[in-house]
Amino acid sequence: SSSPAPKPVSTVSPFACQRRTTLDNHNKNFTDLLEVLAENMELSGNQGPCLAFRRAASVLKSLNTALRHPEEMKHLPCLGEHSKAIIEVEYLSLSLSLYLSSALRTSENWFSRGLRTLEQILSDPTIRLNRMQTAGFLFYDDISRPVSRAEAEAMKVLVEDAVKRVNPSARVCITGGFRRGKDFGHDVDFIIRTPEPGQEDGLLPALIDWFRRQNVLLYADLQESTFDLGKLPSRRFESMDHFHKCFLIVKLKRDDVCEERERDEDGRRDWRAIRVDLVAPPIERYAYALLGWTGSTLFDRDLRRFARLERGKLLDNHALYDKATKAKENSSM
Ligand code: TTP
Ligand code: MN
Ligand code: MN
Ligand code: MN
Repeated sequence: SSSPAPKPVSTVSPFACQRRTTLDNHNKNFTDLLEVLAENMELSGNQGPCLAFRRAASVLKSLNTALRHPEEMKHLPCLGEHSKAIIEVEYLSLSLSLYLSSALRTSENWFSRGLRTLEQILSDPTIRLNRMQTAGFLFYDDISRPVSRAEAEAMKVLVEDAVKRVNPSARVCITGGFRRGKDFGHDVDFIIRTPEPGQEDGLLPALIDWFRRQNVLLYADLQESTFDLGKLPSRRFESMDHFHKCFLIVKLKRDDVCEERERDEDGRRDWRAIRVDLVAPPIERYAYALLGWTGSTLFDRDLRRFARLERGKLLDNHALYDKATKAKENSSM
């Protein structure tokens, strides 16, 4: 007997028991994301959204081809608004994977200007150091040394432990270069996910306080949220976001790092300083914040450009807006 012809997408049943069940998943990039979200929802007791994400993933798994365009979702059952938005963001990021690149670092900029030593940098009157850079110079040797993946993982344990004490239902995810698979970074970036709206308020000050009491905090620059739903999207196209965030320098104990290193570290202290960035977006903005904070900076910039020019959307770290709808809202004001 011959196998049945592949079903056109438009006849996908809303019932899982009526769909093909296969391990041959052509939409793993989307379904992985949806299932992580489903699991997070489950862990935080949100059964409704959890089921919705699982249903959406299940529908995508049943397709015998990869989704080629978000438009195709129109013909699929069981995809709620949230699932669709997430798939759309994932789609946009995938279609731009060629643009991955690192931005020029400030230090490289200084280097290209012929500044080779700390003394030269500090004595150059045209260079004004911000607070972070000033603090950075106190731990210059450490901060300028790349952070390894093993150190990033150890830092994650530290951050997770702190977050657990402040809010047991919160989850921590590494973002930035390490989320992109890099083996080294200049810092470690984390996004904190709180399951209920409003739980992000006060989280970072409490974390900073905890680090301080553990005697591992070397520097903290806290930026409270300037988030205002009513004002988004802003008229000017913005690349900065309005989330709660903080820029830290944290002590990492060498004994906490699971990696091989030279035995002889004569007279060196038993910790190193590491730059850590934390962001705590409200849950309804999490997907966009995660995308933005995963970077790279150039990738994000071109992602926004691509969204605007090729897809008629406005993308920022908070949401994805329809350009046309936005225009209508503005003109009615
Ligand atoms: P970085 O940590 O600066 O860069 P990186 O992790 O890609 O590279 P490195 O290994 O050198 O650390 O920034 C990570 C991402 O966070 C980057 O894409 C920009 C984004 N970001 C925001 O979206 N908003 C912000 O306010 C900040 C500070 C960063
Ligand atoms: Mn980083
Ligand atoms: Mn950086
Ligand atoms: Mn960073």
